[in-house]
Amino acid sequence: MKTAFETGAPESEISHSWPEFLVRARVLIDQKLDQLVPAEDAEPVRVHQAIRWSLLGGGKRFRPTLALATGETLGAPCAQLLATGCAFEMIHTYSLIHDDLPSMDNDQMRRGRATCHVRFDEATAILAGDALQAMAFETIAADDSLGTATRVLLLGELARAAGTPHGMVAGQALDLAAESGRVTEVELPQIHRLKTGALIVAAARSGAVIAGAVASDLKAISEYGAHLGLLFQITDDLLDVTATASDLGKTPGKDAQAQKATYPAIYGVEAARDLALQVHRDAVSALRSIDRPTALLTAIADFILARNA
Ligand code: GRG
Repeated sequence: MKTAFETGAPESEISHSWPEFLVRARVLIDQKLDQLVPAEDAEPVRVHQAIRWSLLGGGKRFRPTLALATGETLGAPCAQLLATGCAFEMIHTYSLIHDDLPSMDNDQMRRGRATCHVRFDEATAILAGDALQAMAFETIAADDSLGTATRVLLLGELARAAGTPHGMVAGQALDLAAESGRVTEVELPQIHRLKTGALIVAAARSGAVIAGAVASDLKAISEYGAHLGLLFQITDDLLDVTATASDLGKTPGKDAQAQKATYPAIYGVEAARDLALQVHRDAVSALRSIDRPTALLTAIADFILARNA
């Protein structure tokens, strides 16, 4: 039987319990991703195998879960949120594949398994990333559960957040350039706002766009998303110092090794933890003006603050 979440039943029938939401969101996202990408035996087989290796092999599914949570909070049915959420996961996975390449971070392990270029080869990994990026836009463009105007808005949100000068590509370029020099306390949040934050903000906003949110709610969700993106980055930096490879599914200590500017490197671990607590409070405060239950969104902020992977 379909859950209320799947069928888009009235909000009163939908549990806003976070653990339950997290589990069912994960199942629905994984099923939808599996449907959206070509089968392993479809030509060109090697690229499709590489896509499935990287996309379906783990990961927290944070960005699609966030899109589902903001959408559900503001009254959108799950059936209208899933494809867009998956598009964000496709862009995110493409960025991880490309970030792991020898020309960028040169990583061997991701999501608890060999990185795409190690398992396949560099050319295949580049193509898999390129294809995932195109597939993300195709997924939204083809989502007939949404009106044309909504699709155009979502495509704009995703393109702006993924590209340059306002999105992830710009942030990655600034981050790579900064590796050879000192990054100031002013530059660090700007880099992360673009590299990590932009996609997280856009995922949060997209759920709200699908729900047809009023301008004040969209603004609140944007502010919440911006704080959440920063919180995500600070905890990511802290985990690089404190977590193990088996917790993370990737190699820890890489930031220090590359002498990267991170929150613990600039402020120290204790001050970075305090900053995370402050940013968490800011994220929760941003939700105050929304005249609906926002427990799910508070729970996401709690989850990011306490995460160990
Ligand atoms: C190649 C254009 C381009 C951009 C790369 C993703 C990225 C930008 C860099 C990865 C480096 C990094 C560790 C960034 C910090 C935040 C981040 C994106 C962490 C990984 O995301 P998670 O924790 O990963 O959501 P999972 O595997 O759980 O999906």
